[in-house]
Amino acid sequence: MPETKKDTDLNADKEKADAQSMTTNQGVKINDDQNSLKAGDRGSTLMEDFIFREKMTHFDHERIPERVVHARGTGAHGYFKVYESQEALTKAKFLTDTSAETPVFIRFSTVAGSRGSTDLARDVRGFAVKFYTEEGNFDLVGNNMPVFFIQDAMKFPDLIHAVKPEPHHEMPQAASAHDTFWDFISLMPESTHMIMWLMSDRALPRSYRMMEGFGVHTFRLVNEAGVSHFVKFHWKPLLGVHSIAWDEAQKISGKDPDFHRRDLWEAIESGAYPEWELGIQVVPEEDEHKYEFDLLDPTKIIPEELVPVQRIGKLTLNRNPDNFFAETEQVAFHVGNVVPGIDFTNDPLMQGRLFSYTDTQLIRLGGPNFHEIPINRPVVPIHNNQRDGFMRQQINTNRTSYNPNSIGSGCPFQVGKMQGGFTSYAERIDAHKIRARSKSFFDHFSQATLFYNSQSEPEKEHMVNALSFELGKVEIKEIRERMLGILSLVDKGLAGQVARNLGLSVPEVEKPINKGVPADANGEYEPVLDVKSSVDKSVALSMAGTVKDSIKTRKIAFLVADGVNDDSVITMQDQLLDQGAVVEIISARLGTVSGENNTIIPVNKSLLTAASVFYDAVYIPGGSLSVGKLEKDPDAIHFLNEAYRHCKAIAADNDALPVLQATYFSKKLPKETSKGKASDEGIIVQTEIGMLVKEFTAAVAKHRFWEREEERKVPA
Ligand code: HDE
Repeated sequence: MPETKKDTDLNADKEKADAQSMTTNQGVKINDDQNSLKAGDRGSTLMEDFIFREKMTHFDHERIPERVVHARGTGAHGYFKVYESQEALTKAKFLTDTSAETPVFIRFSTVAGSRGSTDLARDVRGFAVKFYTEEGNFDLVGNNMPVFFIQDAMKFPDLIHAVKPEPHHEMPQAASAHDTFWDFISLMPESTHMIMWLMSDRALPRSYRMMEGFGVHTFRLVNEAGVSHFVKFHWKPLLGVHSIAWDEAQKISGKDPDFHRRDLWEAIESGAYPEWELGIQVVPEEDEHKYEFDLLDPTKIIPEELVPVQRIGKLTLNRNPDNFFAETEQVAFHVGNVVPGIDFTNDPLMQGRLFSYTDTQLIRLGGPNFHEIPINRPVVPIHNNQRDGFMRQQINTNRTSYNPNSIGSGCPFQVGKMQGGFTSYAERIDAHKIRARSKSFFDHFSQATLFYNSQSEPEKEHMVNALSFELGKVEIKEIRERMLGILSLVDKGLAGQVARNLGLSVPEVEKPINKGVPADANGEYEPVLDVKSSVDKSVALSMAGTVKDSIKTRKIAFLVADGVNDDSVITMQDQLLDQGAVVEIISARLGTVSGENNTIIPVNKSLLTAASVFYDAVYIPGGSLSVGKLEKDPDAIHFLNEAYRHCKAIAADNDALPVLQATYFSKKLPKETSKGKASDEGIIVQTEIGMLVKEFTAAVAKHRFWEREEERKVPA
């Protein structure tokens, strides 16, 4: 892969120990890295041992504070290319120059958990992209959900205090299912729309590679003539948007808490580079007040039916970091990192973020020079009069560090806007200074209802289950009841189903309790309940209609034992690999199995380390000896039961049917084995391998057979 300008820039700082001698940090060669210097062979360690002291001191200081939110994450390098010049909208060169391949670094994250927590928490995912453009760094610090919990940055510390582990016993880790979170939410009706997203399958992505990303706030694009348009940024994954089941997420959390991190790493290592298209929704200035929602309100989307998403470019991730700490941990994103042609709006959440991101890096990365850390520095030179501070790397050689100056010939000089100097969009402002919330922000329910109504039946059921789980973990009954009141304002059916699961009844409420108001509110902050979304259903909000025509990067398990039909294994494997899937051969033990025709087949994982929750689908090849062993192996049967429970595609050669007959879902199998078709769409049994491959591939591409859940009470 060609080296980007950022790769070249990073190369200068890379250390490689190959064929090198070991030295101290002062460059002195080390003779003994095993023993400290002692007064005699049984004596105490000597203070003069500079080699020991240096090693231990560095070790003692090697931790830095984790991010206060989004602590758990993983990163990757890549590049972005715009399809067609967007000069009508923006002067940002990386969006107008179609020949430019702009290097990027991306970091995906969960929000609530600590650095070592599970990837599979029910949570929002961070989707932060740093573009190293020729005009400086642009950071698009987004999430995988297009709205947020709160409307004003003032409430962010409260929100995060509520969701983080409770302060007295620091429990639970990486989970919102506890009293303080729902206490806060139940008093803040503005969070209702976001709660719908958080309780949806979006909170359980199958992979970072299969999530959408959103800039959330309305931004501005500004063109050369100074004309501004409002814009919402989207990332659309080319593999589609896919999620997993909650039961599966909980199991993965135990079996492989690095599941998403590993998935991204392995995809990039194997050359299956993840791709997203950058989408924009553009609203002209004159349409600012055209909608029933305020463009500045971060709890609202612009339904794609009202303003379609135009796909303007593609992001490809093609290189894993060399060092997690140096790159992924030290990368510092900031919403305020914009380039000429991109500007902010007055969204009060965004405005607060403009302060918070630099501020947090000052403590996390230890001082004002964090922009000099290799992963953070731009690919263009930096010249200004900022000086000194902890860990300064740049050696400024000018005598002057002020402007204006004559001694330094006025350098570094300012740059006219026509030459690329940044100028802020000259928005007209004529207002009183007030601490308040705009009345145009008072509708908290219309889009929550729109979201719920846009979901497919299985997605709705998942939301009912998610809310029942989360509120079921809440100990204080009043909080649960308050939440039921809020849910009833979104959808009475939803509230009723959750209430039933909680053993409660839905309280009659005319309006939600709203405690997110100032001391002297005097009833001025009443939520508005009569706003109706101008769109009843928005297709883009459901995952049901997402990309389902490819099995690329899908992980498929083959369960085998000695005596397996090797022809089946090889044919199926070749066909699946051809279509970009990943195949792993799983058996009771590691090593190899030998096939009916004596082919030696290497085993990738044993049933001890593999689990069906790591795979998208399962295949059981025939071969009477192998089948005989598998049908009696409880681990293999459990594997299949679990795959069934999680609604995955399952295929078997016709003569492997006895294995499926030993499962809990045997009643779903074809009555007559020669008929070769199961009554459940996602279970394929065929005699003819060509047909089996075809039907299995189509089933894997569908991702999941959620309809199966109606009878999902499979003990697995
Ligand atoms: Fe963040 N957020 N945030 N946030 N955020 C941070 O910055 C903050 C918000 C997002 O991978 C912190 O460097 C405030 C919305 C991502 O390094 C901190 C508010 C969105 C990441 C911070 C928000 C995000 C962060 C913690 C409300 C989606 C991880 C560490 C006013 C559009 C970036 C850090 C990474 C990280 C503050 C709300 C996305 C404390 C005050 C809305 C993806 O500065």
